[in-house]
Amino acid sequence: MKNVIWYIVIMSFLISSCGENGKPSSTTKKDKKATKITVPQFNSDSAYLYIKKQVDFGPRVPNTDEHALCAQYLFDKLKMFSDTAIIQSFKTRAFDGTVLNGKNIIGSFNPEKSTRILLCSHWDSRPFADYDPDPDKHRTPIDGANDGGSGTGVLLEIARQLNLLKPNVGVDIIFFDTEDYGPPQDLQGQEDNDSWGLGSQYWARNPHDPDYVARFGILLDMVGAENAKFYMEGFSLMYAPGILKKIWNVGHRLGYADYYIFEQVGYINDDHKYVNEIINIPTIDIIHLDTASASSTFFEHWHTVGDNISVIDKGTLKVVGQTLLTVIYEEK
Ligand code: AHN
Ligand code: ZN
Repeated sequence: MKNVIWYIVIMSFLISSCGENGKPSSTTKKDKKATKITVPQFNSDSAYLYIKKQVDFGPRVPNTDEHALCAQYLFDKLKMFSDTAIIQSFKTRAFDGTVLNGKNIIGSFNPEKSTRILLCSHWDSRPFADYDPDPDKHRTPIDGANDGGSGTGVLLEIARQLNLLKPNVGVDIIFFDTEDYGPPQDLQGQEDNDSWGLGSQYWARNPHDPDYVARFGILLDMVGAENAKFYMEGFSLMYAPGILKKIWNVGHRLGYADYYIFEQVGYINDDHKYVNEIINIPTIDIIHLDTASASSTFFEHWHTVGDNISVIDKGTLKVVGQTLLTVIYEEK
């Protein structure tokens, strides 16, 4: 019995003095690369609420009260979470000559850092449900819960997290305005594609900081519908292939392989095109494209009155939000 007790005492001493690999820990070399990275947990309930808040104002169509009130809400939230927040007000001419009062809403984190990541979405909603199955609705403004609301809601939750735990790099969040005021389908053809993304075109020509540079940018567009598929969008693959693959790989590592598809689909004239071409920041678009859709390459309820809060799925918000947080906090 005594021998057994001594055996246990000696063995437990030996085991406790050994490192993970069985060698005594005193001889284990310090691994310089193994600095522990903490990635916060993205809260999809919070992101959902930020989408619902936007939608509850009513359609955020430029030059309306709903648009003005939502701008104030988004600015107040971003100001709460960021180190500095500004509204960049501008005027821009729509396809039909209407002068739109635009507001790009910008929040910066770690403003002293020279290595920066740009995160963006658009926050306005479309004045025309021109893809609605009911032709009587083709001039009805949409809620844009997914188209506009979702990316902005995800980025507000990211902003809340950035405030709780500082990342190593600087981050700028921009909610672009007047993205979705392109001509309705029955008038398209004579106008060029640059009638979309008016707010990002303005910002790219007049950045809030005249010397603004970022290592890369990520645009979110329609990131809230159930079973979203994020294909590799053409301009993203053309201008920022390395960033696109890095983000898709992070998504796969986190277990989201059903969402991030390693396959190129289309070229979308979205805000990232102007960020790439005018201010030369390599920027990708995480956008829900639907290869099976008959009417468009976009998600089912795109530019219909059906794009309301009922299409928002917290599971998809989590996929996109957690991928972004991982990319941000792993950046050195
Ligand atoms: C065009 O269809 C030319 N651009 C679509 C970009 C967009 C609209 N994203 C959301 N709504
Ligand atoms: Zn749209």
